[in-house]
Amino acid sequence: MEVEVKHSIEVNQEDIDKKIKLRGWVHETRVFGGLIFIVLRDREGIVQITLPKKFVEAEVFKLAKKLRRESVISVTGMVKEESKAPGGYEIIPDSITVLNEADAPLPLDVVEKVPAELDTRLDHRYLDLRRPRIQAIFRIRHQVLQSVNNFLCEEGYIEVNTPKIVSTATEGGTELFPISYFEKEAFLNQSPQLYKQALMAAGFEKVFEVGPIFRAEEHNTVRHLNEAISIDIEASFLDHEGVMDVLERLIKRIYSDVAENCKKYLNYFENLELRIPEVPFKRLKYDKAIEIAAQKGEEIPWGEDLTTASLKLIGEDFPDHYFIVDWPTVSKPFYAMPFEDDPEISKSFDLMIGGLELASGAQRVHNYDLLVKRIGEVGLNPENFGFYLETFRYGMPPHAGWGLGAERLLMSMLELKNIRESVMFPRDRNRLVP
Ligand code: AMO
Repeated sequence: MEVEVKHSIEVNQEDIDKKIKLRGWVHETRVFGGLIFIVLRDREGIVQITLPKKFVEAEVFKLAKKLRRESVISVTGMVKEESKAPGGYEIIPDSITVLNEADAPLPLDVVEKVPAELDTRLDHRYLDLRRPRIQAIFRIRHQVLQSVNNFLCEEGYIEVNTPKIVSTATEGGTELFPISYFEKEAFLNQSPQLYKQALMAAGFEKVFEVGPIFRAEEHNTVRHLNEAISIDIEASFLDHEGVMDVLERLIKRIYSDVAENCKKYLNYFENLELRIPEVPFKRLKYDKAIEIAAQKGEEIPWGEDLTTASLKLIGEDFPDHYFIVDWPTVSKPFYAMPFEDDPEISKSFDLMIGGLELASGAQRVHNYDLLVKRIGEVGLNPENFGFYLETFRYGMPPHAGWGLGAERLLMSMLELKNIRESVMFPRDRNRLVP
């Protein structure tokens, strides 16, 4: 009879006194004379393999004794109930096959008995990712992205992919990565901005994209990456308020889904209390925000972007999710729509949690002449925006949208101290490998 292949988590009452097969990594081994314990780790967790010398084949016992940690093995054996074993069951093996032996010593301790610096962990990230606590971050990340997809599809958005090799800047000319594209100058895209707007002219009405954005940020901080994943939407016939409503409901949905579906993974974050945010989120006007910062000793001249230091001070008064709204037009990109009755301020917003910016967005300028004027005002050349500008001449609906940083979201949700923790293979000022 074929032996059933199981994952650690699937072993249950019905398997008692039955033979099953498990495959995974040697997490730990403990040898006490006539008794060996192997902790086998697989995708779902750990299970104990117990070898009492008297009850297993001499060959199997001999092999178990020499097993090196992190080797990949396959074990076939009888399931027994054992209250002291993790999960409540143990396996008494009748065969163990080494599928691939690991070298020793390991460059990184997977059981986390020896603490390691983040840099060392990232250098050997495939081993770091084997740690159950680290795997939990990415299981939760998976749920976050699944919730994004489900929610936006339910709301009528269609998923799109826009090019990442482009000819112009969108978010200001200084943070671009130039690349060589045959005989032309090209860049890695900073944002799907121009393309998601073009898709409004194409008549899709509601689109979303989850994809990489590239920012040549010179500075090395705990909240910046050079390659990040942005969750972008664009929607026709909605204004800034309309897309803020979508954004806050999405955040609430993500938190609810994670709380409901990721209990097992959340247990790894001991002091974390995941609170599902209430909507609507608070709205804080830019003018009020700089007033709070000034009261706390950080003066921001009207019209300038809020500094990290000022956001930290403002965030002290707003620990939960909130929007900063009514930004000066000069502080936002050319595509943000100025208010008709007060063009000094724009219909743009940032979504914040405490002092951390999670997303920004706006209703967009959809008038061709105003757009050309705005591009010029921010010091860019309208001639470089040919394809984009054309979309505004032949039937561009009013529209709005936002971009939400996936890593910032995960980082804030799990209270990770460094954004690099939320990416499998982060790219920063110094890191291009692995
Ligand atoms: P913005 O430049 O504010 O807006 O980016 C949107 C969100 O993307 C995330 N983000 C980053 N995350 C990590 N490291 C970085 N270097 C980084 N840069 C950005 C942040 C940020 O809030 N086109 C507009 C969006 C729009 O208006 O639709 C844009 O790109 O969470």
